[in-house]
Amino acid sequence: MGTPKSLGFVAAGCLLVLMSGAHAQQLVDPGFESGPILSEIVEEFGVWSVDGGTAVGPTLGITPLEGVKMLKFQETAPFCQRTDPWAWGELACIGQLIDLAPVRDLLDSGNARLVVSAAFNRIAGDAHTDTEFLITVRAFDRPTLEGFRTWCLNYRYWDAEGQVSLMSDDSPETWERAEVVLDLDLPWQSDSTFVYVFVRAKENVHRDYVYGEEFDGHFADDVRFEVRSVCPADFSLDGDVDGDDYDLFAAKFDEADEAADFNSDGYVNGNDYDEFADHFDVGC
Ligand SMILES: [Ca+2]
Ligand SMILES: [Ca+2]
Ligand SMILES: [Ca+2]
Ligand SMILES: [Ca+2]
Repeated sequence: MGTPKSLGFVAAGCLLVLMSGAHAQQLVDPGFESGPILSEIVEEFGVWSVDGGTAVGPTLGITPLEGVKMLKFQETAPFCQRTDPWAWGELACIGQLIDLAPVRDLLDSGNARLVVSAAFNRIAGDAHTDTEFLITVRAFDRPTLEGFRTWCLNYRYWDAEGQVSLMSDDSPETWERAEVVLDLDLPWQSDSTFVYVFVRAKENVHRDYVYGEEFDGHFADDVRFEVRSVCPADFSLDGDVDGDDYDLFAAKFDEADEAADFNSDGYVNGNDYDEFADHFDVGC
């Protein structure tokens, strides 16, 4: 306990990082299509929870970005305060715990990079309508989730944190994406065992005090969580670049598998091969 925390590199914007090696999508129900959104803190991977919310279809002139449902933020209490003492009554938090065991080798190499993004939207509203959304990702080094829920101090000590704030526009037509990039490259960060990914809405304009009526129409959808290697040619995600990466890429390329779309332009062709080869020559 008492491990230091640090703020990772944070970036916001609408562009996705173009070049990457293989990656793992480990969020469950990233588009709020099927699972529950609980109003409690759970000691379980893959469940949206904390302050609760509702999965809704098109409403208030806003259409889900992905699938047929989206998250509607509900209220700012009571649980977010336990993750952030200063958040009392101000932030609505919906979070999911993600196990990092599948990428242990990559973490141990010190070359792991987390890329987290989500799309947000809201109604136009009026002078009292809040405008701010956030994405927060925190990495913890606890061996298991046991006790994580009941011993609330555990939430306040993390090995690494990345956060970005998005000030939304007032057009219900547009979804805006915010993205956080967090490298787990310091020795104590390499010990991380799981991460907590939060999407949040903030009462940054006007504080309402009636729970359930704090947000006029604030939504999130299509949350993305990827573990990448900081080395683009590390196709096997083990933290270094060697013949295994080349063989894996070549096999996917021969199959025209979308995993070989190295430059993420939607096609698998010679450009992908050339760009992979360039990064392979550079190494890690
Ligand atoms: Ca959706
Ligand atoms: Ca908008
Ligand atoms: Ca590799
Ligand atoms: Ca391509």
